[in-house]
Amino acid sequence: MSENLSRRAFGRTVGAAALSSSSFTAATASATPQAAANPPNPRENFYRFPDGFLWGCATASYQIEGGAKEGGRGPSIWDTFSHTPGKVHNNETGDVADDDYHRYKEDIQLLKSLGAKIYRFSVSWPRIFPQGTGWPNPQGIDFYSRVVDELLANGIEPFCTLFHWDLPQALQDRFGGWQSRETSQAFGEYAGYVASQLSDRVHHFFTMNEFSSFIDLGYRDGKFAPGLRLAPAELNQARHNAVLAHGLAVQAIRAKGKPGTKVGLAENLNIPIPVIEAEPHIKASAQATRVLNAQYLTVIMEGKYVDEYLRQEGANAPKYTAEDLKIISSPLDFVGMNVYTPTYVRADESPKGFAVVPPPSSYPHMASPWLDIGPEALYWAPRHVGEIWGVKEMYITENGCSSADVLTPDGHVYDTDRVMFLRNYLMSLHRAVAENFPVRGYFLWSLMDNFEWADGYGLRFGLYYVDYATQKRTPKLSAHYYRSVIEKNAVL
Ligand code: GBH
Repeated sequence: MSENLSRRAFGRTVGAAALSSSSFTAATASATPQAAANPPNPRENFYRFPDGFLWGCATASYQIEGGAKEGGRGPSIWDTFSHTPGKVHNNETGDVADDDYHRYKEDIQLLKSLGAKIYRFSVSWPRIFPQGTGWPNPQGIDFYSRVVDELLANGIEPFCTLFHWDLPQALQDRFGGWQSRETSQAFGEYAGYVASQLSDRVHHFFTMNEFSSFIDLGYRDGKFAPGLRLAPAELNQARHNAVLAHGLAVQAIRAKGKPGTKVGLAENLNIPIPVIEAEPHIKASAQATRVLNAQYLTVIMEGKYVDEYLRQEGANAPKYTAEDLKIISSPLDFVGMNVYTPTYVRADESPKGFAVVPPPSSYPHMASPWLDIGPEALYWAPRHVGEIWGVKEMYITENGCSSADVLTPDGHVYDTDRVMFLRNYLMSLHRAVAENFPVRGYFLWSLMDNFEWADGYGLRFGLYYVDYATQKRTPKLSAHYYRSVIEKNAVL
């Protein structure tokens, strides 16, 4: 009775967003005590994760915060890009986004009502250093400090990403952004400063999110900020400067963070999947993993650009020193992997030993045209990274999908396709964990609908539906699904 009352009171506090106020709860609630009393039920046990497996959600600063001109924040390249007509769907911007800058407490309650144990958020560099370098803005770090305290007060462990693409515009203007090592140096200083301020409470830091997204799409294809189309030599140098920045940040975090602070990265590595799970395709897919990730993850893990990459780029290969390679390959405590799409690979007779198999036009995808469905990616990413580089601690730092969500008049979103997507990917993750690949946690992308970069607000990735006119959050079917996964620590 009193539990019901408190549930209802909670429901009022966060409105329709509270999962516990919903009709879905009844079924879950009545099933739970029975499951606890009879743990060996093979049906519920089959896809069970190990005790202590960490479930959570991920977001990124520019995609959710808004408050673009508040708290002394300087402009980022995404402010400039999104305010440039024609760059983003409907010319939408992150000026307001989910208004999480003001609503972070409410949003942390959304996490809590899912039962999330971990949360991956990113720090906006231009909130901390509005000019990219120089004196830190005290209001900037204070915001994240309050977010961290609020998470901890709710029993959720914060995982902090230092760069999720919102580069200070000042660094673009002064140095050409990642085209210059000055930006790499500045990133190291910024990372060390944030670690010095938050590592008393944040024990895991990610340096960069997805090198290829901010470099290849931003500096080669012009699709993401800063919207450049560089020639191959300049592009490869920008790639090099970005991995160098990662290495400098690893060192700075170790120097300035509390002892025991763990450092890694969140990379959307290219994930080769053997077309058939048999030798020699498996071998080919492992070789493909090293070669297709040459510019980023491979050089970070191996301290060396693979010959195939250097040979292929020839005179356009990046210029670097032996010292650079040492910095870039500074040892990590863990590797984070953003897992979305598969790359099917087969063995062949070429010197490389593998061939990428392009998807047929009928290959199924989610609402984002690029989001080909390949659940096995969530098995092969940990397997390749574990087997090739001997990584001892891994996280799935992103996984999730866009759906054509529709809010019904009575306030539901029946995103059965997202539930299908998650169930299948999680079964593959379960296989990786069952084979003892050391994946410690999973962050679902994303907690709530948000600014989807060049797609603006047109594509929705959230577990919570956001009505951008009212900022009301509504749990989708997938939120109820994920809550039950977390509660059972199993995929069903
Ligand atoms: C992640 O990128 C990001 O980390 C996250 O911020 C984002 O919201 C989420 O996934 C969902 O997209 O337009 O055809 O050139 C995932 C990797 C790389 C996929 C860029 C989309 C653009 C394809 N993304 N890619 S296209």
